[in-house]
Amino acid sequence: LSPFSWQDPFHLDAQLSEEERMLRDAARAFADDRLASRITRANREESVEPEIFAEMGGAGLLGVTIPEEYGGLGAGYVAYGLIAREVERVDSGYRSMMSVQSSLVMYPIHAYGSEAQKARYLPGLAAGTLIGAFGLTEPDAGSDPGGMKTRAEKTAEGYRLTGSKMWISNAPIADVFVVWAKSAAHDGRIRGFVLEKGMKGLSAPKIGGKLSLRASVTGEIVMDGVEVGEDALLPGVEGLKGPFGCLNRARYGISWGAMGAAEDCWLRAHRYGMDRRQFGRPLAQTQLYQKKLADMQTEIALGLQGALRLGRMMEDGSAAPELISLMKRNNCGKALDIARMARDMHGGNGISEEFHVIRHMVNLETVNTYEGTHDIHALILGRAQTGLQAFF
Ligand code: TGC
Ligand code: FAD
Repeated sequence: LSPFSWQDPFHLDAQLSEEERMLRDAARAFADDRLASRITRANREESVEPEIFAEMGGAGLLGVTIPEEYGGLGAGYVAYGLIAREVERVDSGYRSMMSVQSSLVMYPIHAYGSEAQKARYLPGLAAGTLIGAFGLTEPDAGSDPGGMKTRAEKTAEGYRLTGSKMWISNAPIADVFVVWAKSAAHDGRIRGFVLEKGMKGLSAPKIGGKLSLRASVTGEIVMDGVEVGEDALLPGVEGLKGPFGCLNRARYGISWGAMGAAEDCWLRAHRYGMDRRQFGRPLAQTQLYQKKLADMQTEIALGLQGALRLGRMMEDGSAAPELISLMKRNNCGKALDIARMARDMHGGNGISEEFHVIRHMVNLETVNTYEGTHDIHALILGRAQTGLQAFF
C-alpha cells in the first residue's frame, strides 16, 4: 500500500490524460491570475465585467467540447469538467458565465443549428467577443418548463415571438439569445430560436438586489412581438428534449464546478484550523474540527470521483440523463453543506468577505436551485426507480 494523499485520496490526477492535466493547469493559472483578484470587489459591488468573456475565450475556456473548426477546443467532457472546477474554485458566478456560454448557447447552436447559424455565431462565442444567454425559465414556468407561455406565431417571413423569460444569466449583456417558445406552426411544440441584441421588441432588463451569484449578471428577456426570419429557427430539434439536451451538459459541468467551490471552502477551513488557536491549541487539534474536515474530504473525494466517472461515460456515450441528475443533485447538496460547515468553522471571521467562505455559501444556494432544484432531481431519480410520476 502507498502513503495516503490527503488532498487527492483517489489519485484523481493520475486518472487524467496529459492533455487534460495541461488544460486543468492552464485554467487554474487563469483563475488565479485573472479571476481571484477581481472577485471580492465584483461580489461587493454586484458588478459584472463583460470583458471577462473575451479573456476566457483567449485562454481557451469557452466551447471546450466544440470542434476546432468553429473556434472550440475539440476536447472531451472531462476536460470541460476540470475547467469548471477550477473556475468555480474562485466563484460560482464566473463558472456560470462560462457554462451558459459553452453548454447552453454554443452547444445548441452546434448540435441543432444550421451551417449558417454555426458559422455566424460559434467563432465569436468561442472567442468571447459575443456573449450568449439561454432563455427557458419564465415567471410562471420554472421547474415545469413545459408550462411556458412564450409563443412563436408564423409570419410571411418567419416568426413573431411574444413572451418573457425570467432569471436569465448573462441576459443584460448578451449579444445572442437562444430562447425556447411554443410554435403554432409546429403544432404548439417547443422550438428554439436565436435572437440578436438590438432586434425590435427585444429587451433584457437586469434583475437587481440579488444576494447570491453577484458576480454574474442575471436578467429577464422580454419579447414584445420580436419579428425574426426563418433563419432564426434552430432546425435540428423540437420538443423539450431540445433545451434538456443543453441542460444535460451544463448540469454535468456543475457537478464538477460545485466540488471546486467545496474544495476552496475545505482548504480554507483546514488552513484556518491549523493557524487559529483557542484553549491553548490549534482548532484543528480538536476532535470536532477534525471530524468536520474528514466529512468534507470524504464528500469531495467521492463527488470528484463520481464526476470523473460520469465524464468518461459522457465521452463514450453511455451516460443517462438520470445519472447526470444524480451527480448534479448530490454534488450541489454536499457542496452547500460543506460551505455552511466551513463558514461555521471560521467563527466570526466566517461572515467576512475577506475569508470567502460565506460568498461560496450564498452562491451555492443558487447552484443548488438552478438547472433543476435539488428536489426536482430527486423526483427524476424517484421516477426512474419506481416508474411512478410524482411531479403532479
Ligand atoms: P418529461 O415528460 O420528463 O420529458 C419531456 C421530453 O423531454 C425529454 N427529456 C429529456 N431529453 C434529454 N435529456 C433530458 N435530461 C431529458 N429530460 C426529459 C423526454 O424524453 C421527453 O421527450 P419527448 O420526445 O418524449 O417529448 O417532461 P416533464 O415536463 O414531465 O419534465 C419534468 C422535469 C421536472 C424532469 C423537467 O421539466 C425538469 O428537469 N425541470 C427542471 C427545469 C430546469 O432544469 N430548468 C433549468 C433552466 S436553465 C438554468 O437554470 C440555467 S442556470 C445556468 C447557469 O447560470 O449556470
Ligand atoms: P419553482 O419551480 O417555483 O420551485 C420552488 C420550490 O418548489 C423549489 O423548492 C422546488 O424544488 C419546489 N417544487 C417545484 N415543483 C415541485 C414538485 N412537483 N414537487 C415538489 N416540489 C416542487 N433559467 C434559465 O432558463 N436560464 C438561465 O440562464 C438561468 N439562470 C439562472 C440564474 C440564477 C441566479 C437563478 C436563481 C436562476 C436561473 N435560472 C435560469 C432559473 C432556474 O433554472 C430556476 O430558478 C429553477 O429551475 C427553479 O424554478 P423556479 O425558480 O421557478 O422555482
